[in-house]
Amino acid sequence: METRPLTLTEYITRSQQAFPQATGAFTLVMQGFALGCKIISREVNAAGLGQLIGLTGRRNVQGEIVARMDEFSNDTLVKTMTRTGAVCAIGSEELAVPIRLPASPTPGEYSAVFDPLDGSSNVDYAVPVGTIFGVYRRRSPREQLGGVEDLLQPPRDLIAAGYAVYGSSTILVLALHDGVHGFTLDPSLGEFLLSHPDMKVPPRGKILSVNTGNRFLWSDATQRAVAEMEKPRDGKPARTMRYVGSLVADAHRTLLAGGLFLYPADAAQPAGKLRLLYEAGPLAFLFEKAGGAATDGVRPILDRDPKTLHDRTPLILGSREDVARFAELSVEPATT
Ligand code: AFP
Repeated sequence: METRPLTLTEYITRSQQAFPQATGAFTLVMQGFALGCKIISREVNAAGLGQLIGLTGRRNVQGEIVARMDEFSNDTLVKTMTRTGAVCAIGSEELAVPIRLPASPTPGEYSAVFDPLDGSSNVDYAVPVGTIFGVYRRRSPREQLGGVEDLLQPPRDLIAAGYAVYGSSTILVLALHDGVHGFTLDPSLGEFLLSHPDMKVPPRGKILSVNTGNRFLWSDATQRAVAEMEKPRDGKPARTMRYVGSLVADAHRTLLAGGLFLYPADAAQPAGKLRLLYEAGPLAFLFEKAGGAATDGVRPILDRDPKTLHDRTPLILGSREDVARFAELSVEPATT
């Protein structure tokens, strides 16, 4: 009798068998992400020993200082995605413009978006960081180079999304056609093993995760809504606060424990801080698939239509009831 958990490769191969017309290209993309995340995990775990802590001295397209580990992680994922031969375009936090891949030798049927190392400013302090990614179906003609139209799609059209957290263990969480599943890296085997099948976000939770250092930059409505979520006036129990400062780690805890993660718009960042295409979008897809919710405060993140690769958005992510309650509380009063 088989007692060991399924490996990620076994899981994806079995899933592919549910689609007799499948070519195997999607499996290659998923395996590419898994390999890339394993390589990044290895380097993050040894970051203090090598040359990969600290900054490169460069700024990315968004003006942020690029950490050495950002550059390494981006190069790793670009290489693994390109080598699948199944991808026609790549968009990344670290790329000013997309990588467009040729139709030869094989036209890639998919496009890939990713934040290669989310929370990278935490690497130097051994705080958990991660990778976030999403996969779309190609839209451009197959005989051409892939293009930006393959990437700028609403998150609702994602066909898969996932993230890896490089923390006390390395876990890869995937939203696939049949639900959300978590795979923990067994370092002795070098394999991801199915550890969290069919993950569901609890309908409500006790934790609130937000950088309250920004409180004085928030609108009055946001300040009031956060205060009410922290300690409801109707006598419901007060919430407890947790904030890592790596979106992927805060999101992973929220997926497992329930509650609310917030990064609202503020006076310094009126469009929000987080990126729609490769941070909020894939996480929204994954949370909704797991029974949770994600909104920008006005509409579901899944319905947003990215106009550029690096669009930003406010993000309210978590348990369905908690997200709905915050959205209700934070509505700006109508001006007369
Ligand atoms: P870095 O990649 O520069 O560390 O930024 C991380 C991040 O984009 C996201 O992972 C966090 O949720 C968010 O920023 C934290 O931002 P604050 O430091 O403003 O709270």
